[in-house]
Amino acid sequence: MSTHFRRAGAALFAAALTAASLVACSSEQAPQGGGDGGGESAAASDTIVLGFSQVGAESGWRAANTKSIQDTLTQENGFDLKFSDAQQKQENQIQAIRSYIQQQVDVIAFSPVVETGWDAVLEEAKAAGIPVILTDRAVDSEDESLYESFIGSDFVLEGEMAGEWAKEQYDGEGYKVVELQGTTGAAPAIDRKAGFESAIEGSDLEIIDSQTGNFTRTEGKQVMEGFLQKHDDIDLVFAHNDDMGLGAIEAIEAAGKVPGKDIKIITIDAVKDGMQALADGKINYIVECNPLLGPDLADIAKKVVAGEEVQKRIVVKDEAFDQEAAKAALPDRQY
Ligand code: GYE
Repeated sequence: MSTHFRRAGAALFAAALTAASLVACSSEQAPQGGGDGGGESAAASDTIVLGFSQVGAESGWRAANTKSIQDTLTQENGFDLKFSDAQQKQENQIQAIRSYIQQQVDVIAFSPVVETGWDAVLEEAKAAGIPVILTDRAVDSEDESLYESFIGSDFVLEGEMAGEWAKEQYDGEGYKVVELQGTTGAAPAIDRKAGFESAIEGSDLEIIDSQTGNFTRTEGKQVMEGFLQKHDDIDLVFAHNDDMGLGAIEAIEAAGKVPGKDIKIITIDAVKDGMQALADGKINYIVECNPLLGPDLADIAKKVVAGEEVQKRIVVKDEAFDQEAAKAALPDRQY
């Protein structure tokens, strides 16, 4: 394929210029000058080819995250972005990463759908000399040399912030809580659950049911419908993201109850639709999770390719909003 040859050629050209700075070169012989016109090759030599494997398109958060990456890793900013959507399936991500290795991209970045099961493919990337950057979600691996840097929020802290607020507001009232968990095995689902549980410890808030809604609005609604049929005493929903909370609102309204009043709702993300529901009084509290990771990814990718030291962990800072704060923040909200 012509784009492949152009990239491989560009990588070899750049490697020759900057000696050890590029890690993507290999013994494969690629035609000099590239397949689609010599005029482009000099400019293309500075371009970083970055293969990104996205989790999917499951939520408003994900849409904002994808937009941030695509808007930042542009040709003008020195990138040739290869983007793929794994539809929330680990096997699709592994396949995408293998294909980026085969294409000898300069950098691979991905947001791992689940935490475990990455060592083999990351070892393949390492053996091929291709650096890996994790964005958004962590991998659970003993070997930290398998990736250069992890850029993303502290999900345990997010869960704690949600739990702290719930405790502050409702402790002493014997609240029955149901939990809509994110995708099973995903870092934000595991960590937000743990953070919330630890924060409400010692209070009289009780989690009476907990199930995954896979971070989507549709499944959040379905699971909430099930909870409402099973329990007639639900006081509070803790949803691991806005979309599942928005699905829960639909289920609560369909059951003839008032979300935000009869049943309180706390979510995480603070994307526009969630913030609107919060400002409208249907959600009670949202802990933010900033999806705008494109600029940090671009910065780290450039440094890694230039052979510079990078921070192993970049923690993205998050705020939290009650209904009044949401009203104030909404007009300037970027996502
Ligand atoms: O909270 C959720 C998305 O990994 C932080 O994934 C991300 C989560 C986010 O689907 O909405």
